[in-house]
Amino acid sequence: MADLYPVPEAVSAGASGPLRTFDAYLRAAHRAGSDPSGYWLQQARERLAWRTPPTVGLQGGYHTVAGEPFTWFADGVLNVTESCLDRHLGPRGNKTAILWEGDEPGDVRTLSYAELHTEVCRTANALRHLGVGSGDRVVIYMGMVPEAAIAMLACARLGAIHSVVFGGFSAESLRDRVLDCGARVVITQDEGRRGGRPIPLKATTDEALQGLEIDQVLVYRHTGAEVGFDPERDVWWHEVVPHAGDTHRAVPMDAEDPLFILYTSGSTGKPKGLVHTTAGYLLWTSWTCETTFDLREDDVFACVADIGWITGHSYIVYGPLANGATTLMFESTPLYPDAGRYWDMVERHNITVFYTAPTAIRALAAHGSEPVERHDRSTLRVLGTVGEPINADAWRWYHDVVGEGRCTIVDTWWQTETGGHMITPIAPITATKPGSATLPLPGILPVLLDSEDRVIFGPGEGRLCIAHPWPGQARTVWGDHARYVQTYFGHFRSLYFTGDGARRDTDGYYWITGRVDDVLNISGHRMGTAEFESALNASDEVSEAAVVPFPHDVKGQGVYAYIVLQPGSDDHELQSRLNALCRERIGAHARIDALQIVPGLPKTRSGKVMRRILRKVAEGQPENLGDISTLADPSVVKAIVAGAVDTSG
Ligand code: 7RM
Repeated sequence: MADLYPVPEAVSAGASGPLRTFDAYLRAAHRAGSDPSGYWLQQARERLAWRTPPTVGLQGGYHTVAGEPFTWFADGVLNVTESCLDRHLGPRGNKTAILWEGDEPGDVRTLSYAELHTEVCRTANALRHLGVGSGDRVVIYMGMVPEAAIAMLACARLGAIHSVVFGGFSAESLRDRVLDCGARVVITQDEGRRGGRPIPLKATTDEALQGLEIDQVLVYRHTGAEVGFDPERDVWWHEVVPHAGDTHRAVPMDAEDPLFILYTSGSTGKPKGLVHTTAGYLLWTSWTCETTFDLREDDVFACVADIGWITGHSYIVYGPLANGATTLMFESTPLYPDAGRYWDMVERHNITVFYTAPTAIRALAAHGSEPVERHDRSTLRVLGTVGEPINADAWRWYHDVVGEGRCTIVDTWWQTETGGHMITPIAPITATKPGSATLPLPGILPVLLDSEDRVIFGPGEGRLCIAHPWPGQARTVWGDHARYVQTYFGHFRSLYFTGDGARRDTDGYYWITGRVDDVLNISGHRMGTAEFESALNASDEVSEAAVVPFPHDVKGQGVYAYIVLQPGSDDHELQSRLNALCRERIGAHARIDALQIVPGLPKTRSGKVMRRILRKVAEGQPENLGDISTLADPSVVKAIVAGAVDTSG
């Protein structure tokens, strides 16, 4: 039995969130479970600023195999920015909304709610002037500057659909996304900065957009670097935004209108543009942000994710702002200038809630406790993790060293598709276990299926599904609803399939075991094996490629590539050439950690690669490969095992 950590007294004392006692959690779970539609309708009416409050909750459901469309709050009308900005102007006009820390320690900017409101209005007016209107798609390719959040909110103000593309993606990836969503306007900046190094965002944008019909590129000047400028197409932010009107009447939107598209990796080479809605998504991020973290009025909330991922959307921008909180935006990395950077910020900004990824915790733990202990962390109350399973050692280091045993840990399990938290401790009430995401939030009904698709009751391990829609659930894949239905509802009748495996213990606590599909999780970055394979296959030197994950001490998972060379190719420095290719086709975060040249891939007689074998070998467990009798040529397995790369160290 794993050890149970009760919530420290100091964490539960003064709780102000919607759920403050375990009893309240049980009652809410009962009500939300028995009448989800009514429960969330009431929450939505109370929590959000509406032009026309909704009178209906859920309509439709997962009742058919085809994934009957469902809607939440469909007759409601609102604009997200009125919940995130306008309604705070009276009570919190001078309160800091965005607290920005740049790449260099102490390079700080703050925007109050009043200032943020003005900037968003100006930017909305400027974008309107550039022709952006309701329903138009705008791609945002920026680093971690306040203007990225301002751009998102300005789009929302206009009813335009933003699609933020992570600044680490390559020109090719950016181009694919611009094309897929049909954006006519792109917002970028001259350069980003990370760990003392410039990131050439404008140059990459120029390369990505070559030959495309893009109306306008709005360019924010950040570092002042010299960049290419096409006067026909490009517009400087500082030439239009400061002069635009500082008030703007938010465009009223239907509850189910798309708020944004965010691309994420699946099991094919083509990323999916998941579509999140105006009201359902906002309710989910607002409610989970307050509930999970027990967000309080004077909290300084620091989510150090990148705005290009769902975590940044939900817990840097929409969730905190909907709650009128002070939210940190951090431009740098945990190791710049040294391993004390996070805790230096905690001390200087009096951070109370800190939210990061297991990979960062493991990287920092490797530097020991001194960089942590030289900073005062006494303001911290809640420590969050997200993005991948956290191993018990990293959890304990976070709890004991960073939190000095005074803080509670919230290990939040959720996905791009879910919009916000799903299975997570609730800070002031849930006793935790190292490595467990604990219990589902009210209204979330997890189901585990065994290998024969039977529902598991009580303790057990299987594939994780969710039995009932919740407001924050993505509604479709942009331009490909059939793919949405197939991916998430095509496996099991009336269930949303998460792609993850999980174990439920005797206390009903959930332990996420990781993906059961072909999705990789490298340092919390979600990438598809198929994306790597299609990048590798583009090389003239590669005849066939197969990519699988292996356990990695810091990154969580590493990338192991099996390559069949093209006849006559030379393997000298092949790995660095192939890594350059992955960087070019996918982005700087896509790297192969281990490369093995093989005579052939293990295939069944029907030509399907048996990944199970490749995974076992990559994990250093060639002893139990299971049944290999169905292979077309079992002899390749011998060669694969004999030439395996050691990934243990
Ligand atoms: C928020 C986010 C989603 C995948 C998901 C899991 C893994 C995320 C946890 C986790 C174990 C966690 N969105 N994952 N959080 N695994 N414990 N607390 O990461 O779409 O980029 O990735 O990440 O496999 O399916 S994501």
